[in-house]
Amino acid sequence: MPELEAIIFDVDGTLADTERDGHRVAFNAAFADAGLDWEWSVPLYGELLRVTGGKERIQTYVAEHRPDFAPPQSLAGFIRELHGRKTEHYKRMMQTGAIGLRPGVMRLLMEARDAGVRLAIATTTTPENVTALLAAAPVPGLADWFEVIAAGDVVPAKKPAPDIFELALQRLDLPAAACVAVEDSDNGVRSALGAGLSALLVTVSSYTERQDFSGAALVLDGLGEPGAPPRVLDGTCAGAAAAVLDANGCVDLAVLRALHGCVHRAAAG
Ligand code: XBP
Ligand code: MG
Repeated sequence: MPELEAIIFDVDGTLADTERDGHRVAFNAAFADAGLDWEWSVPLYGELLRVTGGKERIQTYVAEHRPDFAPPQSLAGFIRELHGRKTEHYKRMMQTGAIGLRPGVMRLLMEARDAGVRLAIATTTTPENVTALLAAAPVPGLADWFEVIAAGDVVPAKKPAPDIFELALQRLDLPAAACVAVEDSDNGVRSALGAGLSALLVTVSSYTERQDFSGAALVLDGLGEPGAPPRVLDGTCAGAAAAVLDANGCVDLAVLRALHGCVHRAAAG
């Protein structure tokens, strides 16, 4: 039976609920800077989130909603510059502490670190966005707690492709069976499962609660905090993990170990 040695976290939607009030607002600010009359409303952004990666998302928006747009240079170059502006806006917003970590995240990170469980990140977002978010957290130097930060364009294909989780595993030098992954979206679930990370916890976020998380070991509405337990929504190991969750009241390391054990006992038949 493999030991739980590392936890690999997604960022957007998982460590923090950044999409609606963070990324979306930063995209709109960049559009305004460029003199474009593009405005991504909350529902439109929800639709566009099926495309991972900001540059890819802008490209899809242009193709579907602005087919007659004539960029002043190559479309790829224009999108790259526009996206650069978006990243600057996003980082500034994070620096002001606009969006904090989700409830339970800091508690779980501290417990894992104290127990010697290694921490990693696998995300589609631009690396600078991750460091800006973590730099604004209440614990100084939080980014350094993560031994591996696999982010953005470093892989050929973004989620739902498995590449970014595979890269995180490679950098950790661990097999998937030694890890638990934490995600919030259907694209993230497909990516993690594709990399063999079957011990997969989903904490749904504001945009993802109605998505399909088939194959995830446990689906919750959050990590919860003592006195404020999360709601169990689904999962192949929901029964096994829910007993520990009921006893401990929120997602802690014992819940992750129960989930990891359940998945690997089932795999061993
Ligand atoms: C995050 C994303 C990213 C962000 C924007 O997905 O899809 O595209 O929305 O980041 P995940 P950039 O949570 O699955 O990693 O604009 O920096 O690409
Ligand atoms: Mg996410």
